[in-house]
Amino acid sequence: MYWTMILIRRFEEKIASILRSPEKDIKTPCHLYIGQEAVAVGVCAALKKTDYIFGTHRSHGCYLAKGGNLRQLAAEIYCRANGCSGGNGGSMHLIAPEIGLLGTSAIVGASIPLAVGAALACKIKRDHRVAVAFFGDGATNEGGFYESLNLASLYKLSVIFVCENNLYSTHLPIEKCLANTNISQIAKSFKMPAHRIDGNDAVKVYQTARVAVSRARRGQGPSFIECLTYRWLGHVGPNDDIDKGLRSQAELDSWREKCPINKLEKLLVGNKNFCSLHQQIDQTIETAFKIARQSPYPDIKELTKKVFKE
Ligand SMILES: Cc1ncc(C[n+]2csc(CCOP(=O)(O)OP(=O)(O)O)c2C)c(N)n1
Ligand SMILES: [Mg+2]
Repeated sequence: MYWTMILIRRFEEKIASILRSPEKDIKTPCHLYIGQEAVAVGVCAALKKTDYIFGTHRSHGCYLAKGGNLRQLAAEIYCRANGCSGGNGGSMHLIAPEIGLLGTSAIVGASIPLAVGAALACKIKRDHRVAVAFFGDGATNEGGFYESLNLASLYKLSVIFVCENNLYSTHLPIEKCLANTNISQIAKSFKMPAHRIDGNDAVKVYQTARVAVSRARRGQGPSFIECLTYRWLGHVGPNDDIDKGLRSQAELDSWREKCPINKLEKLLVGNKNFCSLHQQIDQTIETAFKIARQSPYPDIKELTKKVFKE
């Protein structure tokens, strides 16, 4: 889990540094996940490769945590033909069925009914897979959220709802959008176990996800995990939104103190040799970006091919 969290952090720091540089050669909008790494990593550590996940506009983390290919992710961010979505998707539309990532979507809330649909398919096929929907606090304002929770509970579907409550939906603080900011309470009213946990504690996330996965695997129905966390950067791009007056420096600093990576590192007392590990990861990332930049764009003839079913 530690290795994957560092991979996600360093990968996104690389993207942020490119976006801040004069060359700025990444054109797809990037919603960065820095600060939230423990959620995707803790949940995916409890899943099998064959289990399904669905993500949001902020999904580099869940792609890598589920075991997605780093070079294909870098290539997708450069919209190249060898990207995980063939260069058609960019940062927000990732797909990697070989590791169970059936799609990420920029439509807020879209991951939720998709995961319920996948879980229904698993139930019909009796293949004992589990489906996970990752989504933000803002997605709980969508009608589909309520319909999905109801259907999942009613049909006892093997789905796990993972709400990444980072306290903001674009530039709106949660208390300006939700009448009840305790999201797990909303889920409880649909008669499913609902946990509200420290989303910056990778071990806690993993343990909670394991309980939910084993319940789902036994056919006992859905669970809900609300992970309290915080995004260190702005809604989109490499800046922190402090200058826009959207949040305070003190608030950001208090969450940086609760860094999920530092938290996990403190537990790894027997292993202090992180330096070489970080260097290895940085090298892997550098190579991935180099290959991505040198790769071809998709053929223009392919442009409309994946828009409609042929
Ligand atoms: C259906 C829909 N409505 C509005 C938007 C514009 N939009 C993009 S991201 C976002 C906020 C999402 O907030 P949240 O779900 O908390 O995720 P976070 O960005 O915090 O990870 C909004 C409103 C959209 N993409 N889709
Ligand atoms: Mg949010």
